[in-house]
Amino acid sequence: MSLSGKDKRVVMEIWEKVAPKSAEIGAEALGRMLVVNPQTKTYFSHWVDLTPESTQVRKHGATIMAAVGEAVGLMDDLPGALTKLSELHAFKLRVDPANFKILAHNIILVMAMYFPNDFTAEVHVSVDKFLQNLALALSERYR
Ligand code: HNI
Repeated sequence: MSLSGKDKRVVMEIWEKVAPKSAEIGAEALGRMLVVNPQTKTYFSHWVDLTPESTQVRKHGATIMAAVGEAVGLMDDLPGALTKLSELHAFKLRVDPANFKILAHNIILVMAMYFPNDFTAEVHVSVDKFLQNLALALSERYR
């Protein structure tokens, strides 16, 4: 399911709105994932506080979302853009790649919450395709 020219345009356009709120949206998405999908907490068991208010959760949510934002600028070669991050998650962090889709779901949900008017079905489709491609690219080095 590769990204069409239209998908890329739509994602770039919504990202102009998301970018100024990227840290906040990332924090909310990660905080929600840890609540709604508690099995994901195992990877962060070295943190003191895993609640959505936690400084560590909020800071890391911002870090993840900044990486997603960088990937928006590199949409033509997501596997190439994410090689290092894929290796980190595969070999060092040993994150089950099924979790990338779980986080993608939380990110899309929070984007829709923040931009209810802009997040039309058309935007939803393209952002979903982008995040699924990103999840696939992050899974590339596991093979
Ligand atoms: Ni992820 C660290 C990006 C999904 C668990 N992760 C990072 C870092 C980035 C990043 C950037 C910091 C790297 C560094 O320090 O060099 N992670 C992303 C992206 C996604 C993602 C773009 C998907 C959209 N990570 C996930 C998921 C999990 C996850 C789904 C687990 C459920 N990531 C981690 C853990 C760390 C991490 C654990 C290390 C955190 C720490 O600081 O201890």
